[in-house]
Amino acid sequence: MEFKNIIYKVEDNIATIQLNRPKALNALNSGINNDILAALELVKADRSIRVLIITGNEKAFAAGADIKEMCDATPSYARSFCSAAIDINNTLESLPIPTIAAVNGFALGGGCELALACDFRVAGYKSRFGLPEVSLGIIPGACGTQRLIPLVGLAKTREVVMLNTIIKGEEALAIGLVNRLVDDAEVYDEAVRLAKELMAKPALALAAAKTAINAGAYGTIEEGKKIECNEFALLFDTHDQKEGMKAMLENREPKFTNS
Ligand code: DAK
Repeated sequence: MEFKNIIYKVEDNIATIQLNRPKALNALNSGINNDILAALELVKADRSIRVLIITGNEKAFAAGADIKEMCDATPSYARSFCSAAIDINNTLESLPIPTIAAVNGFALGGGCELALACDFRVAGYKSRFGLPEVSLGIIPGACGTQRLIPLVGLAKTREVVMLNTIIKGEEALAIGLVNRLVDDAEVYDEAVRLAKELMAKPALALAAAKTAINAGAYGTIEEGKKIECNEFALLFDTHDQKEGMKAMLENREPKFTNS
């Protein structure tokens, strides 16, 4: 499928959504949001895809929601525009495969929220993360405040949201906002390396781990504990649990079938 505002490809079981509005620093307008939503449907429908990478270009992952589109919006337009951003981020969070944001340059506002909704973030030294919405007279609306808290804690979240402090790559690594920091030219390749590491693991165990982690991060710990226990038990109905444990006992490499 051809898209106007993104480039979508699938290679070696890895899907990549590249945001592609370079002149606007990949600002997220309705057009690009709709393209991302449509691409996510393709990802959901293709069982061969094991990891999704979202990336931008060398100057920007995404500099936020499109301010030109939002500036004169009415509340009802804002609501429909907003629901697309929320849908995208919730879909990323609930996909049964790992997701990686490969971030060069600016990841601001809605762009930062998009990166936060991914399971992993790989960034370049020149990356810049921030939630500058308060300076525009609004607040983050695609769950940025909620996803930032479990990652970096309340004190840092208040700085980023209320003081609009911009976090540079090195600090982002230090505070746990990104998982890997590499030379700017290496960001996408590093994301692919990370994807391949993940693909060596059994897919059903990864999906269960994602469900349990997100339950604890965004729900109550009590709910998270129950969900973890349930996911744990269900995995004993899989080939890969038997194979993983037998391989360990037989001192050999496991042959996972993702079943
Ligand atoms: N929207 C629209 N256009 C943008 C943009 C944005 N967010 N960011 C950059 N651009 C455009 C610029 O207007 C410029 O366009 P032309 O003038 O060439 O036509 C072009 O991209 C290049 O930008 P600059 O010339 O400004 O480039 P610089 O390198 O000088 O500066 C910058 C880069 C990233 C520091 C600067 O562009 C900037 O401050 N951009 C705005 C960053 C920002 O405030 N982002 C947060 C936007 S608010 C919600 C969901 C989500 C949201 C809200 C609600 N709900 C579900 C409720 C999200 C809100 C936001 O993200």
